[in-house]
Amino acid sequence: MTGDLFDALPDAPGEAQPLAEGAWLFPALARADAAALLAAIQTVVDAAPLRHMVTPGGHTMSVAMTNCGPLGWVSDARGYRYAPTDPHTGQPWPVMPDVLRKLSMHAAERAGYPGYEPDACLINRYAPGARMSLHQDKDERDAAAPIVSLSLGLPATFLFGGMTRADRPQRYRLAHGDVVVWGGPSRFVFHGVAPLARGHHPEVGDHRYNVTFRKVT
Ligand code: MD3
Ligand code: FE
Repeated sequence: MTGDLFDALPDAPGEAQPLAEGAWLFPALARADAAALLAAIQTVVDAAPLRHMVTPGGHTMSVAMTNCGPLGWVSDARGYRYAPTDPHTGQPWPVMPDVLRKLSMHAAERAGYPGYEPDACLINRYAPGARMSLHQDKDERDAAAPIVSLSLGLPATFLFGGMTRADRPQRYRLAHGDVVVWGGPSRFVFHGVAPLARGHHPEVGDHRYNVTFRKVT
């Protein structure tokens, strides 16, 4: 059905695994819905193209990004912020597709956060070599709400550190269909993604997508 490499991975979702206090990994939770999730991502990308944002420090990010939902994460010379419109098109971000929003609500509920209603959804696309350096996500005003992340396509090494940048990060593999809910004390840890190894995923191609759902306001 799929390529040799990926036949070795479980097709059915496994047990939830605790990664840290408040953080739960749901292996392959989204794998059965991957085709619908990828189609939804493509509708967003068609309306709000992926782009390489510039950091306030003047570096162009290696990860290509877009957003859907009421608010979108943007970075430029003025800083990081959530904005209701896409600076590229001047239009509101595309509506968050139901299949994406419902997946995030389901995963949050299973992790012990019922009633999750994300108002921002950031779509990251990694090409081989793309990475994300250690950072904290702290531009969201609602610190009680978790961040939910969905990984699709090529696997990545996720770096999960501590409360300071100096804490040596643990490494986790995030694969196609994996969903992680980061809440409680895990919400503000430093984290990042190691440079993506090249490869080919039978459903997604030569990229990794990561979709994060956030409750900003
Ligand atoms: C842990 N994205 O978009 S997703 C990001 O794979 C981001 O693209 C990574 O970090 C990616 O900000 C990691 C998992 C993730 C997202 C947010 C977190 C883990 C987190 C916030 C707090 C703690
Ligand atoms: Fe992050």
